[in-house]
Amino acid sequence: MAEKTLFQRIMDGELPGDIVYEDEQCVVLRDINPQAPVHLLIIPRKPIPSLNEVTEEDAPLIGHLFVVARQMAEREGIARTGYRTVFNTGPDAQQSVYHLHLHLLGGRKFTWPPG
Ligand code: DGP
Repeated sequence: MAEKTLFQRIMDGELPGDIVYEDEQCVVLRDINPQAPVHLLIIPRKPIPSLNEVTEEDAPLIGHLFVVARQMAEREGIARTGYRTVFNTGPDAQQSVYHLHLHLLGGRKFTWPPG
């Protein structure tokens, strides 16, 4: 069997994690190294390594991650001021955990283009 990802181990309760929301399809954690006052990770239970492996079959799941991101933005009080949702994919984008996760960042002004 393939080795469990870090996020899989947190979801399975084998490692600690600040879980703020969960449902049948995903879990939401506070990032351990926050890059903004609000920095959440929306993680599908399905261990898809990255956006590169997403298929048409995953389309409803990916849509669900964004609906949850919107709900979390409202809950965290950043819906009106604004926020970013980011999938880092691969080495050039500095992806470090190969279990798909949507970053939700807010609570400060961001610059564009991103670094
Ligand atoms: P990325 O670089 O896009 O693969 O993002 C991985 C994120 O995961 C990064 O922002 C830091 C976060 N992270 C790494 N280890 C842990 C952990 O053990 N717990 C939590 N909550 N977040 C973690």
